[in-house]
Amino acid sequence: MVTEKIEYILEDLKRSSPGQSEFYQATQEVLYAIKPLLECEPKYLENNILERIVIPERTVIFRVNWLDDSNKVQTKLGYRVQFNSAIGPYKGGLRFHPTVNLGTVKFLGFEQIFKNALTGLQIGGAKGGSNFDPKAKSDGEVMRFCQAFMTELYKHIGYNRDVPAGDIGVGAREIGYLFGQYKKITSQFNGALTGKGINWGGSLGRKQATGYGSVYFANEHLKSYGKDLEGKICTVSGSGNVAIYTIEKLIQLGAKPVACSDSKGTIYHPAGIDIASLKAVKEIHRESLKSYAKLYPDAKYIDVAHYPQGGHAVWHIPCDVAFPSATQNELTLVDAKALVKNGCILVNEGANMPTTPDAIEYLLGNGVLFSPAKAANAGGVATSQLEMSQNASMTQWNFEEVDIKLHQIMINIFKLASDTAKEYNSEGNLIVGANIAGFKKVANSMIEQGAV
Ligand code: NDP
Ligand code: 2IT
Repeated sequence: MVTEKIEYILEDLKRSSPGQSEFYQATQEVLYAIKPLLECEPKYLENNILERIVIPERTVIFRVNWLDDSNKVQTKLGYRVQFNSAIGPYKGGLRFHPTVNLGTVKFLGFEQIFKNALTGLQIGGAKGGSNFDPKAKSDGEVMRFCQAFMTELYKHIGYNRDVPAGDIGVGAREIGYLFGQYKKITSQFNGALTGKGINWGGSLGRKQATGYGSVYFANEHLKSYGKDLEGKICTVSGSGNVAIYTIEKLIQLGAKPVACSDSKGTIYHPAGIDIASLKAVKEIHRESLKSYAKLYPDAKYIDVAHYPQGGHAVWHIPCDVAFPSATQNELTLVDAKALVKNGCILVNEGANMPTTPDAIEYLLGNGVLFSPAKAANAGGVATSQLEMSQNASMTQWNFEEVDIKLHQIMINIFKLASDTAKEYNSEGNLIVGANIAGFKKVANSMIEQGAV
């Protein structure tokens, strides 16, 4: 009965929203993971929660016209999917990347609902973005695009309505331009965006939060098996916001991150990645990792052209713990097999949905511990909520205060996901635990608020 219902909902989604494969993948994972809950609590099916929760409350798609450096009009698509506001105002990042389409934004917004619920904070789920590519654009072009994007988006957001933040391709620079335009057209200085600059309403620790939080989560996970990160060899994909601060915290905790990647290649530095050089190459100069390899003769650079067939070179480097922290579906079955062969004990997802379903099955089947994204990378959005909280009370906490709160939130999320898995006879399976815990909070709130 429950399985039939899930199958029906998934088939119906394919009919009503064709071509959104990433969104089906995300809904499939969540609906099957919560099966043990649906089987023992009929109220969710009785209240049509599954039908309701897979449909966004509101989807805005808009055209963005902007002027490039040669004064030519360029046009891109803009999206904001306000998925669920049962437990708080919509909250979630904006992604600027050429691959962004409606299905991408819906998968990210859907994941965000349950992730935000797991933080224990009052934030609903949303996501937005554009197929605009900020790479190789001048600051002036990025600014004009952000201004044009916000000229439409401002109509739909607000500090108690919907609060966007960063994601791939949207960092401090983009949030600055977006905030400047929001302030100009609304004449309001408020917390309608998070990830703001420290001098104008941003929170200390937000920049580091997703990466640090991911490492805190991994350490909790290992500790529950009597281990920890100290001395562990780690590999990290990506070299953006999440990856850089994952690597920084790993080094602080005595682990040894030896590899990371970008869209063009992977570096393997057996002596351990130098965080200052990595930040200089990627954060300050926005260069390819090839520039890092040039600094260290003992670092090996592997171009994407030489990646294993159907896989990613970074997962073929021996490690104890793997931190996929770049993008969706970047760790495949080929990669999972290499990780198992090389003795990896934990895969901790920093990116959203980075591991393909067959790779997850293989890892779990071979005894590898697995921290699902919606639990492991929730530190970013949780700290965004801490920023909202500071804005609302017109205060600014110091770095240590924010970091202590972030650490505690990650400990709480681990405990909640782990206890919930146990309660539903799936001990050790954090995919089941995280999805059920997040879903219950949102679904119960939807039932209590009636058919709205
Ligand atoms: P950034 O834009 O800062 O960095 C992304 C990194 O991943 C870059 O190194 C980029 O390579 C690489 N990358 C991106 N897309 C691809 C692709 N299609 N193929 C290969 N490499 C790619 O983004 P973030 O670090 O902020 O985000 C990384 C992941 O973490 C995403 O899944 C995001 O949704 C998730 N996340 C982010 C949070 C945040 O607070 N920022 C919070 C929670 C999750 P290159 O340098 O060449 O562009
Ligand atoms: O995927 C995510 O959780 C984010 N990109 C951060 C969202 C936020 O609102 O801080």
